[in-house]
This record gives sequence, structure tokens and C-alpha cells, in this order.
Amino acid sequence: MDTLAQIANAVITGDDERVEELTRQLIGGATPPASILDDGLIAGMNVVGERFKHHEIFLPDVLLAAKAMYAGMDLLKPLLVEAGIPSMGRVVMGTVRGDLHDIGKNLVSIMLQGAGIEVIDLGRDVSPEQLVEAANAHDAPVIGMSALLTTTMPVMREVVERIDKEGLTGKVKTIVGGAPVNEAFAREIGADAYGYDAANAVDRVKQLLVKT
Ligand code: B1M
Repeated sequence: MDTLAQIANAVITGDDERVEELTRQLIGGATPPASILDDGLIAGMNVVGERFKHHEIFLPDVLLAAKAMYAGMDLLKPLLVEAGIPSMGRVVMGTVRGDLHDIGKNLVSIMLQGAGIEVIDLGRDVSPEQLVEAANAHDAPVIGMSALLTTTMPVMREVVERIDKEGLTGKVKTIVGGAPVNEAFAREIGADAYGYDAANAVDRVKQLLVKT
């Protein structure tokens, strides 16, 4: 088994120490950080998601896998951010109210910072009020939202509606993402953009920043 497959396996088994050790081994070598992320950490988490869906594993296993994933992500973060040239623009980010999934949102934040975009990350379980208030307070022209639960997706619509209610339409743009979200949903709720993964989110945010 190659090291990337071993990293994926260690995420699946929730072995954070092993993930850290293997990630350290690869950093600085021929494997690019983005590949360690995609082909090791995320590949492992995808298997966890499938197994959880089919009731082959349970919530504590998923929590351990998330902790293991962070053990690798924490090491990769400075490398993914490294290339950044600060102040291309400012984005307020958050996982929406009721939703505690923050791994994907954190990845998007890291990649945005890597692209030289300033990120005000409000964390998870963030209300529409908090998101819009932060955009106002920090003069941020873009709000990025993540949702991993079908039950929390409607909160994204609330944010778009709040922007409209406060007369900020056109001034504050929105981008949505997360596993259950898609382009059609983004259009339906009136969001300005949809990002299917972290790299795509960077491209879409850059486009939004140019337009503001
Ligand atoms: Co939960 N969970 N979880 N979970 N969990 C899912 C989402 C689920 C699909 C699992 C399943 O059934 N197969 C399911 C949702 C089903 C549904 O809504 N239809 C589910 C469930 C049911 C739950 C609970 C309700 C379980 C329970 O309590 N019974 C509960 C809910 C808690 C809550 O939020 N209120 C729960 C809890 C948890 C943990 C806390 C244990 C843990 C989260 C830990 C954490 O985030 N700190 C967890 C995890 C880890 C998962 C899975 C396995 C993995 C999610 C993940 O991190 N993926 C997930 C299954 C899955 O998604 N396959 C699952 C890796 C991450 C890199 O991908 O977040 O999709 P993702 O982000 C991607 C893209 O989506 C995109 O870029 C990222 C990088 O490519 N993206 C954006 C994300 N945000 C973006 C924003 C953008 C643009 C792109 O613009 C701003």
C-alpha cells in the first residue's frame, strides 16, 4: 500500500497519530500538499461517509475520523496557505446555523487564504444575522456558506433574504457549497455562486470579488 493509501486508511480507522506521522513523511517530498489532501485525507473521509451511510460504522467512528483528518490538515495548512499574496479581497465564511460540519468549510478557508484572500471565519453553527453583521462590520463584499445537512440548506436562503432585506443586494455577494448543495439549489435561492470543491470555490470567489 502506498503512503497516500495508508493515510486514507488511517483516517478511516481514526488513527490520528498515524495520520500525523505519515503526513509528516510526505511533506517536503515529491507528493504535492494538494495530493496529500485529496488522495490521502479526503479519500479516507469519503470512505467514512459511505460506511456511515450504510450503517457499517457509527458516530463515534466518524468523530475519530474527523480528528484524524484534522491531524493531517493542521500540518498541511501552512503549506496550502504559503503561496498567498494578502489583500486580494475579503470574505466572511461560516457553516450555517444548526450545522456542525466544518472540515470542508475550513478547507475552503485555507485555500482562499492560499489565494491571497482575507478570510473572516465565523466557525460553525452561524446564524444569518451573524453572517450579514460580520460582512457589514468588516466591509466584506462576499459571504461564503457551507452546509452538509439537507436540513440546514434552507438557512442559506435566509442569508440571501436577509441581504436583500437590509438593502445589500449587489453589494454583498454570496457563495454556497457543501456536499448536498448544487448549482441548481444556488440558483433557486438566489445565491451568486456555487463552489463544488475548495479549488473551485477559490475561482468563484475571485470572480465575485472582481465584480464587486
Ligand atoms: Co455528519 N453527516 N452528521 N458528521 N458527516 C454527513 C454530512 C452525512 C452525509 C453522512 C451520511 O449519512 N452519509 C449525513 C447528512 C445526511 C443528510 O443531511 N442528508 C450526516 C449526518 C446525518 C450527521 C448527524 C445528523 C449524525 C447524527 O447525529 N445522527 C450529525 C449532525 C450534527 C450537526 O451538524 N448538527 C453529524 C455529525 C458529524 C460529526 C460531528 C461526527 C462529523 C463532523 C466533524 C466536523 O466537521 N468537525 C461528521 C462527518 C465527518 C460527516 C461526513 C462523514 C464527512 C463530512 C466531511 O467532513 N467531508 C459526512 C459524509 C459525507 O459528506 N460524505 C457526514 C470531507 C469534506 C472535505 O468534504 O464538507 O463536502 P465537504 O466539503 C467539500 C465540498 O463540499 C466543498 O469543498 C470541500 C472540499 O472539497 N465545500 C464548499 C464545502 N463547503 C463549501 C463552501 C463553499 C464552496 C465549496 O463556498 C463557500
